[in-house]
Amino acid sequence: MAADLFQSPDYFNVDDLLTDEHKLVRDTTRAFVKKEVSPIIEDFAQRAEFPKQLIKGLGEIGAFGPFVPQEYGGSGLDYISYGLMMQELERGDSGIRSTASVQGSLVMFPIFTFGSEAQKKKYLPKLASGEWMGCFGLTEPDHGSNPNGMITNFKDKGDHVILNGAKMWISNAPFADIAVVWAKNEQGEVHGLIVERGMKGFTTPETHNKWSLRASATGELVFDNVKVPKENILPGVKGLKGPLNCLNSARFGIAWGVVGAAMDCYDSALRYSKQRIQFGKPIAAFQLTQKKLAEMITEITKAQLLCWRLGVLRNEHRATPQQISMAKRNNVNMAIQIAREARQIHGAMGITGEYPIMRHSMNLESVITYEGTHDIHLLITGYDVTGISAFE
Ligand code: TGC
Ligand code: FAD
Repeated sequence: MAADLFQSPDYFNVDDLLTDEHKLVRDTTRAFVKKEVSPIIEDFAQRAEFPKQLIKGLGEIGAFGPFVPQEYGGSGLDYISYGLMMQELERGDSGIRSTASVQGSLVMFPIFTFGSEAQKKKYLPKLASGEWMGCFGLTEPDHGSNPNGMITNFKDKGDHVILNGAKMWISNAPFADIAVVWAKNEQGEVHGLIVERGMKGFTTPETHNKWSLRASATGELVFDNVKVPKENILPGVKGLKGPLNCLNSARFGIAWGVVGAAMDCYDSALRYSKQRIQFGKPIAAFQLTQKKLAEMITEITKAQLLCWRLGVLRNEHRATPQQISMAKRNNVNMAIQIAREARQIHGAMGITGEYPIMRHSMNLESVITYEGTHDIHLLITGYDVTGISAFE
């Protein structure tokens, strides 16, 4: 990939809404991405490999669970800081943001929110530093949008339980040290279990041949009579609201993250359009190109403001799951459209690895599906405004 010349657009001076701490967190993450991610990411994506060497640095800049208090190894930052970090990481690549989202929102968040004191002390500091990596198992081969139908289950055997079943499409699975797994007990209630690599009968085969999120490792979680100590069950929640609460945190991060991918596409298209000469003029001089660029920056600005307001609400514990759904859906769709338009502006060069466009575009096809599909989030909004569930 060509040198990273990214300059962040800020058409409505959103920076004025940020504190000095927010800007420091954002700028630190941005510098990390420029130095560590941009130079290598195209190569790793082309080879469909997760750049494991980034884990230590991600831990050092506090990208894993920044909202977790310092006593458990986190940074005790607010949700706007978390959002800005996700924005900057996804500016680099959705796969890198995915790794951080899963670790923070889907592994550390449930342990912090629903875990025992012993579980928090055992796992959180090592997860915050990146010494241990985690993954989150909710989706099954036959239960994606409808996780309540899950068949992964555990049976009580005194001081331990026996876990059986399989999870699919799990980010970080191939290298994770632990998995937060959602499974039903004999009464059909959903519980969270911390399954550790090395437990007999637990395997994590990698999923190959992805055209999207190629720099993120995806795999299955297979449980064949796995003996899990009862002390590994999260005591603080039962029912589907457990995993769905974690998704609120991760979907919030995605709503911010994809703004970064969209900014990168816009920034690259703007620069390219001023340099590329056709018919004796830069293509930026043509009205059709200007329409594309003007619409892109308008949509990015709207998405930034939506994120900022959502961040304020989440900091005040007032953001509803439905507001988070709306922001995730709107912003991912916005980013996909911008990636497509940016691809057009780059002409043939847009399909190459010289520019980040095609990689972002393909990545966003996963982002629009995971953490609740585009249509599921629409139905969540539909339910909220009508009071009638389309799922029943
Ligand atoms: P429903 O009957 O509506 O709700 C069951 C219980 O959960 C509560 N609830 C929530 N609680 C917290 N946050 C939310 N967002 C919640 N939504 C619902 C609800 O109040 C109820 O509580 P209670 O106390 O009455 O039991 O559930 P449903 O079965 O009708 O399903 C609703 C639906 C379809 C919206 C939900 O299942 C859904 O969101 N499906 C999408 C599945 C999904 O998003 N999967 C994501 C898997 S993880 C992933 O993709 C990681 S990608 C990682 C990366 O790489 O970044
Ligand atoms: P399905 O649920 O089969 O949906 C197929 C289509 O049907 C979609 O368009 C959907 O919108 C539509 N549909 C379904 N139900 C309805 C309805 N009621 N009304 C209208 N339309 C409907 N999961 C995890 O648990 N952990 C992870 O770490 C994780 N990482 C992922 C990483 C990647 C790269 C990908 C691609 C997925 C990941 N997932 C993960 C899984 C992801 O959450 C699911 O793919 C997603 O929830 C959708 O499930 P599905 O693929 O089974 O699609």
